[in-house]
Amino acid sequence: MHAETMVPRAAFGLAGRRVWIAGHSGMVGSALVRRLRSEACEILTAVRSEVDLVRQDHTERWLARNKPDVVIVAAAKVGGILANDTYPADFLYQNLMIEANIVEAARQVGVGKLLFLGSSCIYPKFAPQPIQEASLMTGPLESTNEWYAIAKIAGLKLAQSYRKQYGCDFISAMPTNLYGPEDNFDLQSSHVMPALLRKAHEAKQRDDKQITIWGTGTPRREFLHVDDCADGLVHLLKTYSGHEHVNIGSGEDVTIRELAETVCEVVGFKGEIINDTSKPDGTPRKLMSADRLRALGWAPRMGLKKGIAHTYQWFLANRA
Ligand code: GFB
Repeated sequence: MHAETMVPRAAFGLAGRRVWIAGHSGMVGSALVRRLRSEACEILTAVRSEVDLVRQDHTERWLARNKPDVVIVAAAKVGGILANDTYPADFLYQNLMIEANIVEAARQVGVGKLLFLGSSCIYPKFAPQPIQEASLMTGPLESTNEWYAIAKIAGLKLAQSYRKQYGCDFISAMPTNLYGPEDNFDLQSSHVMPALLRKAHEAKQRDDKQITIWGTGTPRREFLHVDDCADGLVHLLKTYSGHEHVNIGSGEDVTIRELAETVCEVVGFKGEIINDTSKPDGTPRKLMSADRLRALGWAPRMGLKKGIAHTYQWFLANRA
């Protein structure tokens, strides 16, 4: 473990700072906008037509003009298991470009603090559970998302290398599987939670007798509501400055079958749940250790069932 780990510097205040949320219209970015409204900071955002983050010239120009004090890298090419497996080049290329462009441009303009967001898929497929931050690069990755994982590992290494070489206060957080408002509900490219909410809702409307879930239903996943995640990220920004990345999770996991049952209960769909085993399971279990973040004084507030109900209400109001 690196010597700097868990030695938070003096608390970092956001008051009066210009905070750029790169990727503000995504699920995590929009949760960060909601959360940061209760801080006395100025929130900066940029739409894609203004700055294409895959382009270095765009990114450098935007940062040079806007000179934020703080940057949160919530911009990423993301998707569920099938999207990751189908578009490996897009997931690797776009994520590498976005993070490299932002980190270098942030250094050039003297950004005071940068928070890079990764993913729990950075860890080895068979990492001991719950997964400690120290499990990074101790074994082979899960093949369905190794492209995205490699990009996200590169992102956290960028933050570490800029800290080591230039003394930049760049840190990284690795959130677990997230869900909530502004999620992607497309059945081909989404993650499991929005897919199941939509499937159960539409089956109930059509009075279908069954819904189909991908894979065997036995993989275990940990879920965190995106508003909890945004709160944890702001806590990290304020309290942490170190070389090591920090997991952000709920500390609890369920099987995909159990998740499907809970979703059906919340939605009110009473039919059968059947499995499509031609679709991949992915990694068998992905539960992260929440110890490091808890030691920094943060814990999530929203339980899984309440979080699903909240997300279903958002889906009904905005997407159904
Ligand atoms: O959420 P998900 O797509 O991503 O799938 P991962 C989780 C599990 O749910 C897998 C099963 O075992 C899927 O087979 N599943 C069941 C479904 N029904 C469905 C369905 O209708 N749609 C989807 N999408 N899954 C992703 C990575 O892995 O996790 C990303 O590919 C990222 O890179 C993300 O790290 C957080 O948890 O398997």
